[in-house]
Amino acid sequence: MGIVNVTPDSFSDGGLHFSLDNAVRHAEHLVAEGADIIDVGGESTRPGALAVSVDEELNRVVPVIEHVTNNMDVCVSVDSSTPVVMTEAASAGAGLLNDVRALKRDGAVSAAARTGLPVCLMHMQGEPDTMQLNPTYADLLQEIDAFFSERVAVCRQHGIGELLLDPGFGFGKLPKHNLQLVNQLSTFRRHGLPLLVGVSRKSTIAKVTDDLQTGSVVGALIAAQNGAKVLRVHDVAPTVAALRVWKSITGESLDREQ
Ligand code: 7PM
Repeated sequence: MGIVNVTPDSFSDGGLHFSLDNAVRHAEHLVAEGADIIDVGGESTRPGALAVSVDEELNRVVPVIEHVTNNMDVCVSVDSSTPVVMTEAASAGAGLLNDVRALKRDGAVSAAARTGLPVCLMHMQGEPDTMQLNPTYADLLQEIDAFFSERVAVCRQHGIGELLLDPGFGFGKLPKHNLQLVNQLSTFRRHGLPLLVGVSRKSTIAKVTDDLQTGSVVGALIAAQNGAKVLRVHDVAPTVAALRVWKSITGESLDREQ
């Protein structure tokens, strides 16, 4: 899963059109590098980031989703917690809903269910603006696991048929928590659902090494070895290279259906 952010940068005056153009070109680049999924996000979840209005989020992501689904043979996911964005993204051709708030916003579960799309449920302690202030866990794995059980049950009750689970690397967690959840990722296999992990260029990787790209690729590879089926990454080409070498050594297939 390659990451495409549609967030106009306030220091360039190219405006929204410039950002949409850039996002589409970046998506094309990631597909050429071997991405199977393009994750399009229009609302920054970074700690301290300014909230984006629903209209602004729609204006950012819908044209990119439309363009990518109409012109490329790739699944598009939308990185959003906003019910109307999920609905409009589905109409625009998205194939996956990726919600860092695990459908906890009002109306999100029913909006997601109405789309009929698969949903990635991510664990986060707190909210983006405050989640890194004092992340505390009595038992990290148990708490994430219990969260998954609760959210999966809610989604099933609403008839959502296909789910992925993501332990939320970087979301309300200290570096030791992030490292532990990758090391012990296989715990979460007991839900019998595909696991998605995103370590790419996050501050925990930056704490361990100055080489963010190599660090991110190794983190992604270890997540894959521990059971992740989808890797959310900025650097698709080197991640694909790492996966190919791993698979060639172990003799397993890289087929996305397995
Ligand atoms: C701080 C924290 C800054 C996170 C930036 C981010 C994930 C995601 C993002 C993830 C899923 C980033 C992220 N991260 N969706 N959206 N899993 N499912 O690095 O780990 O882009 S935003």
